[in-house]
Amino acid sequence: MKLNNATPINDHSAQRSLCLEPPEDTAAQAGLMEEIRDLARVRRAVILAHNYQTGPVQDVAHHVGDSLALALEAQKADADQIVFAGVHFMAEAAKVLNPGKRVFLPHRGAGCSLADSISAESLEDWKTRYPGHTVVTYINSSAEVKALSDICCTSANAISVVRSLPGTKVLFTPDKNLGRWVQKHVPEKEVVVYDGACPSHDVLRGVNVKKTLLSYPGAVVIAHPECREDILEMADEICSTAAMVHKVALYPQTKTFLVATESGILHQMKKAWPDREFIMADGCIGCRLHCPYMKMITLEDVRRSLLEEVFEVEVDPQTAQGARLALERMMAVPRD
Ligand code: CIZ
Repeated sequence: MKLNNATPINDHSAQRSLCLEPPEDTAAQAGLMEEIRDLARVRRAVILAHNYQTGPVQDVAHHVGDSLALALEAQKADADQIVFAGVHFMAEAAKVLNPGKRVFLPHRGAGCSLADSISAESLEDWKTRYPGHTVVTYINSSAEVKALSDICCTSANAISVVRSLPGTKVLFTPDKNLGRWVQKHVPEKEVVVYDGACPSHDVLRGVNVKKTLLSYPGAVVIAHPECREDILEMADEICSTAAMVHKVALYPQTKTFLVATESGILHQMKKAWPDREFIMADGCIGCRLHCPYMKMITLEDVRRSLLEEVFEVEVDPQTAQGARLALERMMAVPRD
């Protein structure tokens, strides 16, 4: 993996907003958004924004969604360039699935602690300790790690992927919370989980959610499977970000939903369901569940990315081929 014009990923000094609210969508932003859309037209670029991005960045994008849906959307787009407002592994997966398009990540510091928790070397080492196991790797991982895996998964299809495997022994990497949840649903397999976690989800405790629920009696709890077990045990729905928006339809009588995932998803939920109330589950010391990396990219960064063609994501062809195979195997698995 290579990022042009790059300083190291996870450049903490570049953090802009750890626990701050994303900026409001103002009239000044409207001009900037128009400029961005014009630039995208001139560059023949498609702008993709992950569900965890700030509201204005989601609103300027041509497509908003989860990482896999966006990478697949890019395949259909009549565009030469992809500007991926997300974190590095997402832009990298988009490059792997769209080798003929130039892919740009608008902020070079937008990494992912979970993806960084496992390297190609540590996976190689882990595999030697578990011969005969099938390696299932969550999409939140580098292309190098994907290339060393038998198959990938997302939070939307992890259970189906593990269930579909012919063998019974599985190494699940890198998210231990997601892996534990999968094991619970697929008891016929023996799932060994790697010791990684997303800090933005793992920070949340059941006691915080219970406390918040006291103020919202009757609220439906929707949690992401990257959350700890105590959260998942009290959740009414456990699903990926894309599914969260749709799950609301199952509760026509419910006004309030308590959401346990990164705060960016609230933007899409509120847009889809303006008559409902969405409350973030509290994290540590009163912080909302913000991923600092997801909140790095601003509208100015998107404009700069288009104007200056920065920061281009490159994946060496051999790694890309291995990663693509693991992703394609995942895409061939029918959903349960
Ligand atoms: O797959 C994704 O985009 C992630 C990281 C989470 C989700 O549930 O959408």
